[in-house]
Amino acid sequence: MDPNTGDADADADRAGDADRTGAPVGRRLVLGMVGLGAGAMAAAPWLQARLETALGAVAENDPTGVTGYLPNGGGFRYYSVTSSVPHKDAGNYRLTVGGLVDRPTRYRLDDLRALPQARVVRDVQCVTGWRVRQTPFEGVRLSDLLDAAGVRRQATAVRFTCFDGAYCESLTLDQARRKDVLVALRMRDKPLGHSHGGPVRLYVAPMYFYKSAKWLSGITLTDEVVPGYWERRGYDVDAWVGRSNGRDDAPTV
Ligand SMILES: Nc1nc2c(c(=O)[nH]1)N[C@H]1C(S)=C(S)[C@@H](COP(=O)(O)O)O[C@H]1N2
Ligand SMILES: [Mo]
Repeated sequence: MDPNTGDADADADRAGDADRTGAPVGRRLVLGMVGLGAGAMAAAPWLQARLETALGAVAENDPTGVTGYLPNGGGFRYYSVTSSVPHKDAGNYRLTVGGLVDRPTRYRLDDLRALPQARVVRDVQCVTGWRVRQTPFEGVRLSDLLDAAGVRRQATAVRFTCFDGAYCESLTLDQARRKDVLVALRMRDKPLGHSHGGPVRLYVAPMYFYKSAKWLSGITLTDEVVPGYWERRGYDVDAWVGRSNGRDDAPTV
């Protein structure tokens, strides 16, 4: 299946949501992002139409486009599979590392900031085609957190969960130990903002951006790969840029 043409599950999700609410998630979010509430949206169909005309090309052929209509600054697109996501900061953010480990651990934002920080500068590449070149990410190497937790012998994979309550991702343990996989706190030399998955997101530099789970809240060592949100809907679990999802071009990084 070509992930760019969409798939039945994603379409069904969209249709289901539209049935319940009378408006697809994307439309509600477009208006939410420009600061209009649900009430104002009904009163401003002309604005909705103009926004959708301006942004519609992006949504076309985009199975992750449930909410992928929105520019997110600097060439990024805003993605969320949920219509709202709680805001977290140094006061209430927590990241748990658990599962098949000797020392389950819970980090606050300041704990993560106090650990050695690594910097990775590569092209961000969404599987749907958009790219942001040479984007600096900084944060804690995932491998450091795994070592601190003491990965047990039976563990072969890592599962990532998010405080949006819906998205999840996965890596094999070997992939997770790569030096270019970060628990990212900063992007483009600034703290990671909410719309980009802040305060903490996963950043898997060598893979398509759907691997880079936003609003990261849980890291669980498992004895098998549990396919992530979009992987259950047709994307490749091994998401190497240029060598997955029907692409065989040379890696862009
Ligand atoms: N929690 C969560 N993480 C996510 C997604 C999502 O919908 N929810 N979308 C993924 C996809 S498909 C992409 S392209 C990037 C988009 O990141 P951005 O919103 O910072 O541009 O986030 C990835 N991580
Ligand atoms: Mo994406």
